[in-house]
Amino acid sequence: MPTSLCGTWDMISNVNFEGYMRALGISACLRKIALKLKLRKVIEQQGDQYLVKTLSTFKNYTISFKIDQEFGEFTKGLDNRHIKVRMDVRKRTAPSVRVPTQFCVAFLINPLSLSFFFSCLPSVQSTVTWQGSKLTCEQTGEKKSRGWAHWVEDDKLHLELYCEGEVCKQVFKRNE
Ligand code: VL7
Repeated sequence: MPTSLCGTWDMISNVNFEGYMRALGISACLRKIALKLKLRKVIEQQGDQYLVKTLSTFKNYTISFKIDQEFGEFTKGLDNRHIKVRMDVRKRTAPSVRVPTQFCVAFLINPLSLSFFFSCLPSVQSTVTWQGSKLTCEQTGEKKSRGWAHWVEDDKLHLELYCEGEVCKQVFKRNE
C-alpha cells in the first residue's frame, strides 16, 4: 500500500498554473485571481472511497470517488461548461414516464430550462487509479490528455495537473 495521502496540506509552490488554466479555457480575469491563491488540499479516505477538497479564500472544489470506478465529474466553478454528451445509453431499470409532446417542446425551446439542463451535465468522465505509488486521474472530455497525479515524496504532497500538453506542478507541505 502506497504512503497515505490523507491529511491537510498547504501549497508551497505552483509552477505553470497559468498555462494549465489557459489550456482549460479559463478567462484572463479569472486566471489573474486564481494565480494569487494559496491552495489547501484536504484528503480523506475510507477504504476505497476518497474525498479530495481544494480550498481557497476565493472558491472551494470537492470531489469524491472510488478507486477504479468511473464517475461523471462536474467541474463546477472551474471550467464548468465543457460538455461531452456520452452516446452510450444504459439499460433503464426504472419504469419510463410519458411526457406530453407539447411539454417537451416547451422545455426544449426555453433557454432557462436548457441552460439548467446543460449545467447539470458533467464536464468530464473521470477515473482514479493507483499507478505504482501515484494516485492518478484520467479526465476524459472535450480537452485532450487531461488529468492529474498525486504522490508523497519527502513528506511533501506533489500534484501534477495535465491538460492538452500543459503541465502544472504544485507542491504542498503538511499542515500540523
Ligand atoms: C483544482 C483549478 C482553474 C478555474 C478559480 C481557482 C479556484 C480552487 O483538479 C484539481 O485537483 C484535483 C487533484 O487534487 C482534485 O480535484 C485542481 C484546482 C484547479 C483550475 C479553474 C480558476 C478559478 C481554485 C478551487
